[in-house]
Amino acid sequence: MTIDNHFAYKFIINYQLSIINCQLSKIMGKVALITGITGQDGAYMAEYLIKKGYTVHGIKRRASLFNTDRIDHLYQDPHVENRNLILHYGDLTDSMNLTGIIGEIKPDEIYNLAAMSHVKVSFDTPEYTANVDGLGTLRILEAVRLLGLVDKTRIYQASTSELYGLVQEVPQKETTPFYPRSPYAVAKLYAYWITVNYREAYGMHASNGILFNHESPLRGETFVTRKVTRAVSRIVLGMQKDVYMGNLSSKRDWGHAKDYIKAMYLILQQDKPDDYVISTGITTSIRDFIAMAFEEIGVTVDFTGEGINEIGTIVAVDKKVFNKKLGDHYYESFQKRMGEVVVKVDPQYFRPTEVDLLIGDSTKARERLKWQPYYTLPLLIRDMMDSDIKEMKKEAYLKEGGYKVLNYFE
Ligand code: NAP
Ligand code: G4F
Repeated sequence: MTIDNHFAYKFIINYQLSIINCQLSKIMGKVALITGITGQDGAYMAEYLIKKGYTVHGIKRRASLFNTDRIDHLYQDPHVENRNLILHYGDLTDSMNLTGIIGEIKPDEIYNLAAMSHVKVSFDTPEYTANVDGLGTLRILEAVRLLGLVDKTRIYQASTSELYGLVQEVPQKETTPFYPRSPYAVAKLYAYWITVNYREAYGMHASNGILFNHESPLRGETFVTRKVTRAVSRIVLGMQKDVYMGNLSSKRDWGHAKDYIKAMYLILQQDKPDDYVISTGITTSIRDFIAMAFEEIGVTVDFTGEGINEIGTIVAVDKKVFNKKLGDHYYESFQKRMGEVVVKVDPQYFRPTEVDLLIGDSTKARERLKWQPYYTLPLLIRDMMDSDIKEMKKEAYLKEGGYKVLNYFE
């Protein structure tokens, strides 16, 4: 065989192999790794990718109690063959663990969603937050590089509108300068730039989604929206007297997590990696969110006073709406509460430095990714309220039946 023939032969074999590989991956489906699979976004993402035919691997932390509530409906017995959801114990602070998992499963896509994601808590645990949210991202990027997976594995980094902090421009878009205002945001700033750096230095398909606040019935109970929808549900069912809140005047651009995980997916399907703002473009104060949550069940709450003296008082109840949402069983006792204060302010929820206003401009994502949110704020609130009323009604039945029920305050 001449040298020319040898190279032509090799070329044809390689070409045929690449076609077989391509067809195989189409038949077998793609493999994704989700860090933070037990969290709000991780749970929705896992469900979405499984429906698309992916085999999904997730990293969960060891905990002393079960911590897989949000994905239990997707869970499969480890003894079943050809599972499409496989969980691995791990932690973003453990490089060896991450490198081992990535090397074993060689994912086509990594969604790095794990984080210590609570802004207020990051002031209490700044070092840990930097380790997980900042260095955790580096560990994943470096594992992909060292394992020689740069051409195979695409990486999504969960960046955040918190990067804009003390906003330098309204609305905020991809070119708006960052000004982080918490240890969480500063850690995420490192993660943002190390993702850009690995993309530029090593040609990785690594992208940032700069996501504005997104909520859902799966939202953690200590974030403001879920705290509100849980508390409002308990108050109208007669299980809680009032709720203490922090800064009522800050404004957020809220969307639904179900819409936002679709944007994450689209970002990784692009030929070229890039960074995108994902937002609805509508901003609402915490005060208005609370009023809208009460309004969803026909209750009007009026806010008066200022700062730590601000209060929210029940001023009207629409019987028809209330009964439709809750059943007439609860109306009689609730309407006796007319004129009562149900929202108060406790400065313990204030942050040392606050982000006052977030409002995003997601034109780039809408044009290039053809992404568009389905949920409006009223629809999001309805989804969350319906879910929490259902949940709290179970508790109310238990309480009426003489069983002890707990409330969790934080
Ligand atoms: P979340 O509900 O708080 O979920 C965070 C996930 O990270 C959980 O699965 C958690 O595990 C896991 N985790 C925490 N520390 C870890 C560690 N050391 N090692 C491994 N896993 C760890 O957050 P989310 O709302 O789904 O947000 C997903 C990502 O998007 C986060 O990175 C967040 O910072 C970012 N983000 C969120 C929003 C938003 O509005 N939701 C907006 C912008 C960016 P446990 O279940 O064991 O706690
Ligand atoms: O619900 P939050 O705690 O969310 P925050 O701080 O905006 O952060 C969330 O969104 C970010 C995206 O912008 C993510 F990166 C981050 O991981 C997280 O998901 O607070 C929202 C606002 C704040 O201004 C806060 O001061 O609500 C105000 N607030 C008022 N009362 C309260 C409360 N926040 C909480 N958590 N609890 C309160 O009682």
